[in-house]
Amino acid sequence: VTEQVDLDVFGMTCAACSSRIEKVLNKQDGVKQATVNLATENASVQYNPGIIDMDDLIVKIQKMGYDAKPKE
Ligand code: 9UX
Repeated sequence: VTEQVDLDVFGMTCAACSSRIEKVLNKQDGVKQATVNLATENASVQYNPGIIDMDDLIVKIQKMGYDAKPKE
């Protein structure tokens, strides 16, 4: 099972921010593919909901000093 979520990411100011978040998300168990776009402030994540959920992804981003919320 793979779910896909788009998150609004807040606080990214340079390209290193987005690649840093992308790297951390891609390291998580259960994350299949994470792409973070600085210009659109979007994080697109495909993940296995049996291993990790959207709240875990958001907490990870917040622990790095950014904020995120699900895109409606
Ligand atoms: Mo450059 Mo992005 O210091 O936090 S990595 S602004």
